[in-house]
Amino acid sequence: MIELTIDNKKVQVEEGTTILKAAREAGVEIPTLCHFELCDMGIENKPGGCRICVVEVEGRRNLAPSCMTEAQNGMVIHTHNIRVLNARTTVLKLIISDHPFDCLVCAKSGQCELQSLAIQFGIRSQPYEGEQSRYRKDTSPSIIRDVDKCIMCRRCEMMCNEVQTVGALSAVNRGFMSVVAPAFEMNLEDSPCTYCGQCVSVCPTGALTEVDHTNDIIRALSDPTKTVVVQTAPAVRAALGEEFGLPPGTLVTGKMVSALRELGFDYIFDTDFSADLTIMEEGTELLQRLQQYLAGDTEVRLPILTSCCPGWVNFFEHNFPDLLDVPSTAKSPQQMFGAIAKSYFAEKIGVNRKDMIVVSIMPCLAKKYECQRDEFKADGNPDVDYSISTRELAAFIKQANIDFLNLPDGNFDDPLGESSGAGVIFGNTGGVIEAACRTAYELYTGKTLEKVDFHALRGMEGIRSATVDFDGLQLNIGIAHGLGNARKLLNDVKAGKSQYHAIEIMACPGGCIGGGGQPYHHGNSEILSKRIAAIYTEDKRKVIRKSHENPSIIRLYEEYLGKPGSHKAHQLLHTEYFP
Ligand code: HC1
Ligand code: SF4
Repeated sequence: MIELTIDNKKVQVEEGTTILKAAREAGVEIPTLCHFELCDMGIENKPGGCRICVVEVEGRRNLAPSCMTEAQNGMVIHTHNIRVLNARTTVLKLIISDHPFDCLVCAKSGQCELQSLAIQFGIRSQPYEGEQSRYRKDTSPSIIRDVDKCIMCRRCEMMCNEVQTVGALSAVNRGFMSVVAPAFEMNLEDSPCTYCGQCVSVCPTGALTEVDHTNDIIRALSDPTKTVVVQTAPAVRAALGEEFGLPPGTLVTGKMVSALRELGFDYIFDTDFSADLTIMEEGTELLQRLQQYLAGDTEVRLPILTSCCPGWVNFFEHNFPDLLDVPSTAKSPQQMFGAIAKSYFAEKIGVNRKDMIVVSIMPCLAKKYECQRDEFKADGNPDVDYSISTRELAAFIKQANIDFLNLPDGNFDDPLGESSGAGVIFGNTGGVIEAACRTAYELYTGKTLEKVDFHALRGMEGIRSATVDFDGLQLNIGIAHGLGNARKLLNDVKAGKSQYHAIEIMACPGGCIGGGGQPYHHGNSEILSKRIAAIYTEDKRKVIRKSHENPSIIRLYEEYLGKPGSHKAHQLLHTEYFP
C-alpha cells in the first residue's frame, strides 16, 4: 500500500492505482468525460483525451490527467483548487465551442454529461468562436448517430471494439472533423453493427441515441380502430424505477402495469409469458438434439446456442455465417409474443391482425431492428409493430404526467400475461439456460425437479461453465455475456473443440438487465448487480417457477399449437438465419 494526500485527506491505496481511482476511494469525485469503467467486468476506457480530470500534483509543473497518472507514495494532490478549476473550465469551453447548441431539442437533454458539466461550471454563453464541424445524421433501424455531438471520448469505440469485438466504430479524420464513425464513414446500417446499443449506453452526449417510436405509439393509442397490445420484457421491471428516482434493484412490475393501463393500452401482457413459450420450443429442440447425439448421430449440431438475443443473432449472422444451423431455431420471446398475439389472441378476441398493434417495451435497442426483419412479418404486417426502450417508456410516462411513484400495483391481463419464474430470469445472464434446465430436466428424466435454483449457472464472470446432472446424463453448459466473450466460445465451436452441449449467449454485459435501452448506469456495476438481485427476487416470489407448468402455456398448446415442435409451432415460433 502507498499513502498520499488528496484535498487534505490522507488516503491509502494499492500501488498502481490511478489518482482518479484513489480520489474516488477517498470519496472525492473528479469529473471526467472520456473515462468510463465497469469495475467488476474489467472494462475501462482511459484514453486521457478529454483533460477534464486534470489535478495539481504538488512539485510538478504541469497539471496531470488523473485517469492516466499513477498515485505515488507521499503525493500531495489538489483536485479542485483555482488553477485546476480554471484549466477544467477552459477545456470545457473548448469542447463546447465545437458542439451544437440545440440542447432544447436534443434527445439526451437532461441526461447529457457535457450539459451537466456546463451547468456545474457555470458556462452561460458560447465561449469561443470554434469551427463547428458539420456531419449528416445517420439513422439506422435502432440507433441515431448525430455525429456533430461526438466529443471524441471514445467510450463507444471501447465498447464496440474491446468489449463486443464488433469493430463497427473507430476514430476518423483530424482536427475539428475528428469523430468516431464506421469505416469509410459508411452508415451504421451498412457496417457490421449488431445494434446491441452498448455504444449508446456509454455515450456521454447526444451523439448516439436510440430511434424513438413513442410518437408512433401515441398515434396508435389515439386511433379508435386499433387494438393496442403491449408486452414488457423481463429486465424492464428491474430498472424502470431508477428513472423515477427509486434505488437500483427496486421492482416496479405492478406500477409499470398500472402506468401502461393509464397510457391507454388495451391489453397489458408480459414477454415473460413468451419466454416460457421459448423454453417449451427451445427445450424440446435441445432434448431432440441430445437424443440424436446419444443415439450415436455424429452429424447432430451440438452445442445448441440460445437465440433470443437479437444483438447476438446479428453478430453470428455477420461473423459466423458457416454456423447458422447451430443456434436454436426458436424465435425470441419478443417475436413469439407478436406471432401469438396476432394469431391465437387476435382470433380469440375477433380482431383482424391489421387492426392490432403490438408494442414491446424492451431493455434493448436491437429489438427495434429485430421486429422490422422481413421474416417476422405476414404479408408485410409485422408481428411486433414498435419496440421502445425502458428509457423511452419512462419518458412517455413523464410526458403523460402520470404520478408513477404513487401508482397502485396493477396485474397483467390474461392469457398472455401469465408467467413463471423461469420466464422472469431470462433478463439476467445465465437465466435463459437456467430456465431451460428447469424444464428440460423434468422432460428428460420424467422426475420432479425439487431444487429449481441452479446457482452454478449464475454470476457475472464473462464466460462461465457448469455441469448439470440430468439423472446420470452430465450436461455441459456454457454461458457468455458480452459479444467478445461470445466470440471466444464460438471460435471453439467452429474449431470443433467445444465441450458444451448447450451455450447461452447474451450480447450485453450482464444480459438484458444491462441492455442498451436501460436507464444509464454510468459504469456503476453495483447497479447491474442490484437489478440482477431484483430479477431473482421476482422469480422466488412466483408460485410457478417452471415454464411447462404455466397454465396459460399449457392451454395455448391444448387449444392452438398442439405439441412443442409441432408443425404449427414451427410455422409460428421458429425462424431461420441469414448471412
Ligand atoms: Fe431480453 Fe428476451 S430476455 S432478449 O434479454 O429472451 O431485450 O429483458 O425481452 O425477446 O423474454 C431483452 C430482456 C427480452 C426476448 C425475453
Ligand atoms: Fe458497436 Fe453495438 Fe454500437 Fe453497433 S450498437 S456500433 S455493435 S457497440
